[in-house]
Amino acid sequence: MMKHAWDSYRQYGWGHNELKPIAKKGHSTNIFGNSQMGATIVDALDSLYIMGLHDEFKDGQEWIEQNLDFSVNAEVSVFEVNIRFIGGLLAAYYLSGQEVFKVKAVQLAEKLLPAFNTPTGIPWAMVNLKSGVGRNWGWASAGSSILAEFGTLHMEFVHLTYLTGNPAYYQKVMHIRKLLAKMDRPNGLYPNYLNPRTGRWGQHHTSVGGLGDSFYEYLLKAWLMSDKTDAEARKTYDDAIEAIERHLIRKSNGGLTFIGEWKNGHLERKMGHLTCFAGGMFALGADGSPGDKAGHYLQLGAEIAHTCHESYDRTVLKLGPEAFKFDSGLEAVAVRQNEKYYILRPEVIETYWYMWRFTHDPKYRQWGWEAAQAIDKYCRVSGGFSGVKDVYSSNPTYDDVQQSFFLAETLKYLYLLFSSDELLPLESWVFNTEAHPLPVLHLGNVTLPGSQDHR
Ligand code: DMJ
Repeated sequence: MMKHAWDSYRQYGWGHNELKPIAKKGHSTNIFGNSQMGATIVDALDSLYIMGLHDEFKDGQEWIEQNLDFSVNAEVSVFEVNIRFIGGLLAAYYLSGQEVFKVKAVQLAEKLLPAFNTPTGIPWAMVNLKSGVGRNWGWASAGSSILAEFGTLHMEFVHLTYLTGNPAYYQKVMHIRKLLAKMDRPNGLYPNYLNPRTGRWGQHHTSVGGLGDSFYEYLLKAWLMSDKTDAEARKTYDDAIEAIERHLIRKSNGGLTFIGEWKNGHLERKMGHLTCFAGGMFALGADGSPGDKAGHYLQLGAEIAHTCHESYDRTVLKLGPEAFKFDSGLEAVAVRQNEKYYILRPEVIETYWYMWRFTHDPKYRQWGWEAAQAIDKYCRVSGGFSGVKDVYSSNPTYDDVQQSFFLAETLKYLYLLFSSDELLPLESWVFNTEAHPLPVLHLGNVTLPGSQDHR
């Protein structure tokens, strides 16, 4: 599947950000601005390396050496560019040892720094790589920045300071952490929106899916990547998860555990495909949780994995919808037409993989295999892999996009699910939110430059 996805992109979309596998041409979205930055190449590199596809890896490396240039007049998403490009380049560097990836990651990071020039130091969502001018998404509540965006920079930025000795990256992310720590949280929950001019929360909407998700993930992973020395990050994670469990996690009448969304004092009994990553997160965070609750969190991870598997199993294609409800007799099924699509997302398979690593229960490989077969049957076309618009229709139409995260995440997690635990052991590697593995930093007594002074 990786060969088909890569070869198709190589043939029809080379150098473009993504591929349109039906039209057989390049594709891009506003997260990459109007650039042609080869997002699929950068995002796929470490997967190619891990899978032993070394000729393809070399091809990608050559393109990067010769063509990847960040002095372009393009307004890009700071979050997306960080997790896909900086994360992808750093992982390629750590795995292969090739300097070019480190050099490119640092060049790009320099271009993102102007996004932090706001009255509060909370970065803009978007930045123009040439002019350095930043702004926020027009749709975000009251000009706000998004929790999952400004809260998903820590791993990559700490590695950048570690590799370059430049304190700026570390200081930027630690400043965000300090600022959040000082703020009141309604019911202990973090709203998804924060205004970077005023430092005030926007709409009180809390989610473990889109807009919130990887903020929580990076609190846990900040602790893991520090060789479990960053106690502040662990405590912040534990407190956040406790509030989430109290206010957002419920059991349906049919006995399925789900994570809903909090909107202005009301629990919406709806879960997104994106939220399904949390099963893996709970399992990953079980060891080290306070009050000897490791067993509880592993169990919670297993329950979320089960619910998300049900969301796949209750469809015609055996692929999960974008969002599903637990309301009025409905359980784990999408209701609205615009929630029935599957765009090659990884989160459910990601959770299967973490659960497999922690339990070795063969059902997780079984479920992963079901998903792989369904993707191969319904999403494979002659020009690559496409998302589908309705997982409840036996005759689905294609969305004609091969997302870069399909190669970075979905296929990587599947590959790891059927590999030995010796391949990228979780004691030594921490995966960023785009599935790019970065090594645990054993800093011992070494102090990162700038760690005494956060701004
Ligand atoms: C990926 O880019 C990352 O996993 C991100 O954290 C959330 N969404 C997509 C995949 O669905």
